[in-house]
Amino acid sequence: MSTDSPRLSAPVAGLIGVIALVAALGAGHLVAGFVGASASPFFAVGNAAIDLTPGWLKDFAVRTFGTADKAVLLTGMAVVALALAVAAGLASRRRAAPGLVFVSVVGVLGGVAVFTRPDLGQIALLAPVVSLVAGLAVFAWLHRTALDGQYSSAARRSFLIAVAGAGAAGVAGELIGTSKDAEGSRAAVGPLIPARTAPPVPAGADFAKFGTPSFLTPNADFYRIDTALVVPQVRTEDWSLRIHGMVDREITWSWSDIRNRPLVERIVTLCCVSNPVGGPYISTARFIGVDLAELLAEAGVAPGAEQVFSTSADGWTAGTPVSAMADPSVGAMLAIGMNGEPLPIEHGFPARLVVPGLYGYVSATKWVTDLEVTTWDARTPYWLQRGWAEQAPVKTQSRIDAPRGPVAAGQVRVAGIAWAQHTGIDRVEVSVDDGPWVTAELSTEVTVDAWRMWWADVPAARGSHAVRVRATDRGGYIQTDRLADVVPDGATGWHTITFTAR
Ligand SMILES: Nc1nc2c(c(=O)[nH]1)N[C@H]1C(S)=C(S)[C@@H](COP(=O)(O)O)O[C@H]1N2
Ligand SMILES: [Mo]
Repeated sequence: MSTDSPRLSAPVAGLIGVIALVAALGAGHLVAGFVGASASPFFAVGNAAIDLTPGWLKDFAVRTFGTADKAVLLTGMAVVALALAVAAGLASRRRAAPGLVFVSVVGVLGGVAVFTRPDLGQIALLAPVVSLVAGLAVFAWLHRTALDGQYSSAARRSFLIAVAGAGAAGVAGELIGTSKDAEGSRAAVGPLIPARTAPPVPAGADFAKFGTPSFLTPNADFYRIDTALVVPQVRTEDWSLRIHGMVDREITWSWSDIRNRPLVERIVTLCCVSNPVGGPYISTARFIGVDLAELLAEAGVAPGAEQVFSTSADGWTAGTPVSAMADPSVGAMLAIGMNGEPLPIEHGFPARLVVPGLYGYVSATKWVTDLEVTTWDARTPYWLQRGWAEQAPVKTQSRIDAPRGPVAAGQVRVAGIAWAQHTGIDRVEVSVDDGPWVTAELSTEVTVDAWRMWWADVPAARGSHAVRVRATDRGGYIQTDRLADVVPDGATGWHTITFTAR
């Protein structure tokens, strides 16, 4: 190797790698503003990573980071991408080739990620292609000017131009993307007045004063679980719901078709199969929408149909037993409203499914656009491909919410929630330090499809105590103490907490 060929200093070389990466991502983000936010190469790679992540790792991520798992993923990706960009720059101190290879590999990865997104058309490939071209051009250009005189004013000027251009492209893409978003469409929906309203929530429906959640969960606090790194932006004017497959008549409903039907309102507790014993992924709302049983009856379900395979605007899928969705007594809904408002965008605007009694992954498709009536053999939904169960009714469970910190010794008030959808809660009992079961007071029942609150006073001398809870439903089932993991069909076991009395 000749020692007199020009060579970039390490910081300059590393910086070129980073600027080229930022330019590539900025340019791709700009194009994504036009062709669809999830085509932005960075997010496309993130989404692909989510779909490719093995189930155990995804469970770990949800358990460890909760709903922040997406922020953790994006941060991790950014750190890795920056490190690789610096490394590529450092490998290119004499010749630009290693850096150009790096940019190409990143570009092709982005292209594959966009290509395999189920919610993007071929036009979306423009985003990674422009990314690739911008990354190559910026890398080559900065490398050349820097080699010509790395501390010259010409080199400095080209660095500044590249950084400013990349930043402006990214910001413009963000502005264009959000100007097409669904928020305006949501604001234009207007009041949703149900023809049949849910009963008002009685005063005794929660024990929030003792530390339970409020009976209805405000929309902003409602738990959120989905695979969408970029929340799908679907406007009512672009939305429709098609039903097809094993039906007598294929039907496509527009937004106004649904909006102008008589609306029903139901109070339903939604809960996630990934909720560990004592976990937070459970919430309750008044959902407004139309009866899925009526929509299915209009289409006419053919004999032999087993599942309703639903697909969202971002390509996620769920399979719900026809028996649950077509039975009017279950109360399955195509929901368009939540707690008196149009659905929040992250909860599925303009429309989602809600099926009381089933975990969300087999029933609660957000941003739903397609219902295929079919068999279990013909179609395998998203989470079933990853080892979760086909049948997933919500299990009878209970949780302790209070006490949270140290309490005064004596009679201690323990409070929490319990749920047994469709069946209803018959009894909740608590036990301190393996002592006898004490029956708790129950809140006023609103519907068997919603959670119930409970409280009990238990004696506690000074020191540390363990308290556990178990629910019995009206089917006579006493919650099992057998510990089961969330995979494949929901956790079991008694929630136990410890507290200190002093
Ligand atoms: N499109 C789409 N819908 C989805 C999901 C998803 O990943 N994508 N996740 C499901 C799961 S696992 C649950 S528990 C519920 C959660 O609904 P929420 O976020 O409104 O609480 O949505 C369901 N609907
Ligand atoms: Mo879930």
